Amino acid sequence: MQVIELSHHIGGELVAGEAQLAQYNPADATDLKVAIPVADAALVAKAVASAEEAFGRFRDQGIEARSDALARVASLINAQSDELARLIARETGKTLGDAKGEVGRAARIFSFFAGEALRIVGERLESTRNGAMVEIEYAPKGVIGQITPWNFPIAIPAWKIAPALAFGNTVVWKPSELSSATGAALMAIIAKAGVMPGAVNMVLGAGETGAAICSHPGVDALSFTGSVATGKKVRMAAAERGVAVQTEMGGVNALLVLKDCDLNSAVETALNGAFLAAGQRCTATSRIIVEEAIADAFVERLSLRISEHRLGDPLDTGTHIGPLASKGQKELISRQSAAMERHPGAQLVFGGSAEALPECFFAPTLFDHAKATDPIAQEEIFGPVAAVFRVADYEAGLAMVNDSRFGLSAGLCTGSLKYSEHFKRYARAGMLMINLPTAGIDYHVPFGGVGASSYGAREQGRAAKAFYTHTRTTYLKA
Ligand code: UN1
Repeated sequence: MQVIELSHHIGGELVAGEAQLAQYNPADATDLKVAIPVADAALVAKAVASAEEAFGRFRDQGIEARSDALARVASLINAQSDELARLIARETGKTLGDAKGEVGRAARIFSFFAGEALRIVGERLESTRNGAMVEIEYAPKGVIGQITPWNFPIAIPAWKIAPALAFGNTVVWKPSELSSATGAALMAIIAKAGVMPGAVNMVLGAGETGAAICSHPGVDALSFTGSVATGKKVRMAAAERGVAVQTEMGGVNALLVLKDCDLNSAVETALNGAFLAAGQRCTATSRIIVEEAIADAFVERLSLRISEHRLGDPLDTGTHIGPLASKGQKELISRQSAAMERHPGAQLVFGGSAEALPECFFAPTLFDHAKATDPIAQEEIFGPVAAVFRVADYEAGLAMVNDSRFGLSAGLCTGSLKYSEHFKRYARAGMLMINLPTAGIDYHVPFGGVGASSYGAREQGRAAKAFYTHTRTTYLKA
């Protein structure tokens, strides 16, 4: 078994610590163990001090130096793409193909923000007082605390770290304890690319380390992606100290399939959204809402297509679906699926918790005839579990899409302009997908939801500027 011993990364130095947490290859625990030290509040304070100390100097390096550094990170990610993808597959169970795609996306995000660093456009207006001028500038906020999840172990850190640096901020970052080796690999690339030491500091650990970042008075803004429960704690900590916060959390995303759709492509859309990446995407489809007239044919075809998908070793290129990320996730998803299986009404058509699979594998699981009162209608299941809800028509389907406290991504499969226009207007979600899966988003446009899914300014694309800068208004008279 390979053992990777990790260290924190503060002010350009590796800081060792006693390993207190471990992550194993979820497809084969005998293959890889990642040994993780845990940063306590004192070590987090050192990381914040390093980021504070680097802040002014980093900003004053200027936009071209920042842009060049981000571009170098992008090329190094590309140069190491095979080895990064293998590490992601072994550490988190993501299939090699998905992992490669994610690594490429992370590189593109760094390239995108290398460009954005050169385009921090301000405004200059005449003052209402004759002879005076007003300038509006977008200045860095300072030290940004970032907490990232394991399901996109390099792309989500990329879409938080790259804009933070592009706009001149410095960072204290904690990757998930389930993807810390990937985090450390990205950190090594950031250092090798010559990003100023102290501009990005990585502390490892779990909830307490995250809490120490959130409550540290030197942190000027908090960006979090993860669970609903932790997101709330991050917001409370930010409110307590009065700093900016953005939290990206879950979804119980719905795909509404109308009878006028192209059935085969709607099935592929549902399959991709619900089961690829083992359903471990906050944008994954868990509610597939189908017009009754085509529901039998849809469920039959979807079941067939699921059966054609191979569950297996993420490193094997023939594998479509890998394991869940950890034993803990498997227990959670099994419990949630079992609750659905026991629930009167909904029928299990595929998979389920009774299938005893090795390691962290969980079978793709599909229910039919689910009702609005079933657990899966309201609670996020972060795994390959989805349910078909049958509805009489578009109106009933739209009402069901909107019957959720979440609102991240909502999809519609239809051939009708009338329904897609109506859906765009009335579906309650931050991201709408017409004839596309609810999951799988672009990096150059805003990302985020409404309701319990997201809080604060949007991430990604040009929208990232709103979170990573503050607006400064200067009055000038010669
Ligand atoms: C995607 O659907 O491509 O944690 C990205 C997540 C989201 C990212 C989804 N923040 O799953």
